[in-house]
Amino acid sequence: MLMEQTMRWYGPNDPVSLWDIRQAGCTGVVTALHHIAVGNIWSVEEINKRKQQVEAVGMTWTVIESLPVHEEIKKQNGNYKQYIENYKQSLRNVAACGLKVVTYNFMPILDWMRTDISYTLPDGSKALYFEKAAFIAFDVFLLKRPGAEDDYTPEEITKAKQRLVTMTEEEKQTLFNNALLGLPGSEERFTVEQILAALKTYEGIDAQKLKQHLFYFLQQVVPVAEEVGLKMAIHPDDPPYPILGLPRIVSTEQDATELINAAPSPANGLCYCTGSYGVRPDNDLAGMVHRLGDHIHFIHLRSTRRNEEGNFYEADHLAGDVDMYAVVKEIVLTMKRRGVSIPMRPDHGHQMLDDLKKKTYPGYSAIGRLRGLAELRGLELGISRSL
Ligand code: DNO
Repeated sequence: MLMEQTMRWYGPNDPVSLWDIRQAGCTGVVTALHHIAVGNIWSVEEINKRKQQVEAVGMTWTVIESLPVHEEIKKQNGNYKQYIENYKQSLRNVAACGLKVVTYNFMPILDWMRTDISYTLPDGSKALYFEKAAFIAFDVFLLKRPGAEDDYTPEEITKAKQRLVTMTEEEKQTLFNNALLGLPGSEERFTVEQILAALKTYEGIDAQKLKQHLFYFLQQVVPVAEEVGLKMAIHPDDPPYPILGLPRIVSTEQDATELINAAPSPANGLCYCTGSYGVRPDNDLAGMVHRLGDHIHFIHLRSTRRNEEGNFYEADHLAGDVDMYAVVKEIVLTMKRRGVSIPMRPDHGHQMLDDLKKKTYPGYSAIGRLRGLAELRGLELGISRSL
């Protein structure tokens, strides 16, 4: 039994077509209704429309990524109770349309964050990059977030200052644009005023409180997911530590275990993203699959290469710091034990070859992901045949 191979598709506006995805060897598609505002109910009609688009190309809509969680649920203010009810209704609707896995995350305000979305590697391809000194320079000197200096050591601030003076005005603008990129699948960015105002709304919400809010949300929605036969899969924080003073609470094995235990159910599970968890050297990636395998409902395979400064770039899928052989081996063993095929997608890919001339969603060009998928597919087949 092999993992079900999928790729993310951002919908009809995605420059990578469904046919491209099929030709990459995928049988499944991972997509979301990005045009529905966060918090609103996904209607059966809209879900079916998307489903039919995918099926018309001979694939299935395997995983929803993401059914986003409204900020008021994360903060437990305003209309959060109504938004939880809406979420439950969306779950019922997606289940009624035959979908099985729902990915979401609980990162406050922002989703993934990089300082550079076109970092040139020695072979000329481009990758996503997180550079700590640039990020701190952005936070402390460009965004001027109140209290930002207190989050860093004096050495880090000195390095950030040194980094700032090397930046041209254009580079500063690019850094702003990259760091304030809106939710995946949207072209929108936060303005400085918007992000500072949004950050202020998290005052008083520390990691412990945010965890309570996540657990409450799970206790509300997981029983509904279980009842309608859905699996929930929470995506970890990326990067897996607090940023801009915001707590991040799905970064380690301990976090994952706690959230599973907060609402015990086969429906309460993980989107296991090796690229996100793998940025922390203290996460034992293969061991996590071994121990948490029963709760993994969706897999993102990606590798990063970090250095001692805390910078990391997205490496080739079989290179970088993730021991992909060990991870995939554990996945193969887990699927065998559980008797299920878990859907996976190659997460991100380098912008390379013809894609260097095209505009695609950062990390989601076709050829780099095709390369990643092809390598991972071969790795898995080899492991599975040799066991
Ligand atoms: C990045 C993605 C994440 C992920 C969400 C899930 O490329 O892996 O944006 O889709 O965090 O909710």
